[in-house]
Amino acid sequence: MLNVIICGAPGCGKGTQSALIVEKYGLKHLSTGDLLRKEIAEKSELGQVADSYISKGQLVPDEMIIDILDKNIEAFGSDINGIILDGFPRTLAQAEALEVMMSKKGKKIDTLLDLNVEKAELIDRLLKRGITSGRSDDNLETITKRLAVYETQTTPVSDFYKKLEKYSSIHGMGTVDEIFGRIETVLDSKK
Ligand code: B4P
Repeated sequence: MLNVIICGAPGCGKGTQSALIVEKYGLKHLSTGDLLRKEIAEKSELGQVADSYISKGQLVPDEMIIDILDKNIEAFGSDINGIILDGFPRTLAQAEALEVMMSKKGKKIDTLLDLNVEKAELIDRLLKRGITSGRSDDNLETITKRLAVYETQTTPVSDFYKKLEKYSSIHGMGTVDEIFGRIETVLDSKK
């Protein structure tokens, strides 16, 4: 079993690379951003609360997202090749909760892939996506806020996995295929 976290600043290519990882390694994909956007589209109670945070570029509260993640991991069952967590954990509290959750399930995280991309490129990618995405958070004001939130709240997650010796830095500039090649090198060494 291969359990992987993919993280990095907004626009780093998490969703893009997750799709390629799922295709090659047969992992189950869990994107907390996708789960929240589905709830928003369905106008559920949870979706309405999530939207009030996402449209301001803020993270949704930890308790809410930890609970959703736990239920979704449970629903995969045990007969799987592994899981790729895309966009989770985003805070130190989420990382600590994940470690407890995984150990209760008799599972472990193998590595965190941290996609590193220059700030100007991140902004450029997200503004381009904003032209067609219809996402309430793909505009310059919200992108700036999301980048600041990433610096303060999500950077400690990398330090947490560095201490556990489960941290893999990935150079996230270049073509999608070039970046995937770097990820393959890391994941093939974990199999
Ligand atoms: P996410 O859905 O995780 O949004 P994201 O950071 O924008 O990443 P995404 O995966 O969509 O985009 P990608 O970098 O692949 O989260 C959205 C919001 O939900 C958060 O701000 C937060 O409010 C909330 N949320 C989610 N998880 C949470 C959690 N755990 N706790 C609390 N709140 C949470 O791609 C970006 C663009 O770049 C795409 O258009 C893509 O085509 C392009 N791109 C990718 N690779 C490229 C490359 N190599 N070259 C050029 N373009 C590239």
